[in-house]
Amino acid sequence: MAVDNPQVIVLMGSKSDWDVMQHTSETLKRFGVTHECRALSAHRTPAAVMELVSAAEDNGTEVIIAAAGGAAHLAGVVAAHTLLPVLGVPMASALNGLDSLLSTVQMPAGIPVGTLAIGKAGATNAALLAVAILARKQPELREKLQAFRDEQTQNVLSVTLP
Ligand code: RP5
Repeated sequence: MAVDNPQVIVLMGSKSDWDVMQHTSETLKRFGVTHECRALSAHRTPAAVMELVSAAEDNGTEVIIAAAGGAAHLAGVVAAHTLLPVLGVPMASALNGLDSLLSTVQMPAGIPVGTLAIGKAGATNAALLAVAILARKQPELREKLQAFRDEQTQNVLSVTLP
């Protein structure tokens, strides 16, 4: 979804993260949240990351989601350049994502990154958490979130096992 003033920016360290991070985009789409997905790296394109993130708040963005794997510094670097809430998603890696999780979650006091689970669950939940943040000021989004939760509950309750 390419829009001028996205409510959410979804960054990922590499195009190779898209298979997982498409679940973030799909979830945001489900709620009608405008967002922009970009592959930018804290290590390979640091200036472009800083430029995009520094302008995000003035452009109307309210939440930034940042996914990376391995030496996963992207979310931390993003958080260092903005006052917006930053949600980090650790990608699976050669070390099963444990390296990504630790390098995303272990931020020094003063620069928080709200870190989600490794992989698809984290990618989906980052979008849902972004929706929950936006829903504080958008009652219609809160209603959609309630409907999502109700449907999810019903789906679990309706399961029959052999
Ligand atoms: C990280 O390195 C990316 O976020 C990705 O998860 C990982 C591998 O990137 P590629 O080598 O596939 O571009 O920066």
